[in-house]
Amino acid sequence: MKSALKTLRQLAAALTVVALSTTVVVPSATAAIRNLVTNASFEAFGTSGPTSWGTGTPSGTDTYTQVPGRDGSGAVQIATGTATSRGFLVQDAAVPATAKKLRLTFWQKKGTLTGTGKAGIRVTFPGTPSQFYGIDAASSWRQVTAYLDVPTGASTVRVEPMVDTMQGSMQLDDIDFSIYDEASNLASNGSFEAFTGTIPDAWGRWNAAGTGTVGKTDGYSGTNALRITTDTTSSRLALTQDITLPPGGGTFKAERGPRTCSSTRPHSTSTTSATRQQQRCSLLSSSEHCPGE
Ligand SMILES: [Ca+2]
Repeated sequence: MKSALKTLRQLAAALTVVALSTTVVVPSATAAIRNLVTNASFEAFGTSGPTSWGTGTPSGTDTYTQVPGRDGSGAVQIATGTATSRGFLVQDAAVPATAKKLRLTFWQKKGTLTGTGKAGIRVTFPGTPSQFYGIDAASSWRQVTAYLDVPTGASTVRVEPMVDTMQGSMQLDDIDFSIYDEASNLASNGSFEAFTGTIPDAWGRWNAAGTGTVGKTDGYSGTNALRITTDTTSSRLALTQDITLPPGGGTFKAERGPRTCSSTRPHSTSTTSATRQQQRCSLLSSSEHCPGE
């Protein structure tokens, strides 16, 4: 089975060949890093509710019990006794100083609740208005997803699963509250600005077949861009970089600069067509073209 690292390495190599027809190669990452919430899947319970969570009942009566989760393990059920009851779990999660955006997902089952209030999760950064997320009534598990900007200077965020002024029961499972920062770039020197030798700094040269050269040219943004030139129709030349993936997994996206060489060239993102780019190609201006086409 391919490792994630190997896959990403191959992806980086493929992209650098695509750089024949683009100005910038920037494998970047959209990474969901570690979950900021503790006991987020409600597998651990004490006598009065899930561990690592506080409870609050501003009015009426509430219970916080462990029920079967959507995958057969634990979930939490918040049940209220009257339509004016208000029951909360609460946890203050630390927000890393580098976080700019967070992604919240959780699973919710909300069946027979009645009343005019809300049931779901309330999120509050200190000193800012609360934000509420939840589904309408649904008797089966549904996933809720939200993206939240981190206010400047915020170091904590309050997470409150709640049934607020409704009667009945709600179940929650698998909260994932993680950093989601599209600006996170896992590649080093992905914009090729550092170019002190014959190839860009932090990159390796991989010349699988034929001959070719690596150089720099004017960048789409910044000063430099990468240019790879091959001399024969069977040449294969790329730059490579091993990238360390953050723990906890996530979804990763490779991106590259938008300027292309010709609308008729096979600018596919697949490895096969990318490595079969054959023509000698120069990055010119907006009227750029590929000699030989
Ligand atoms: Ca669970």
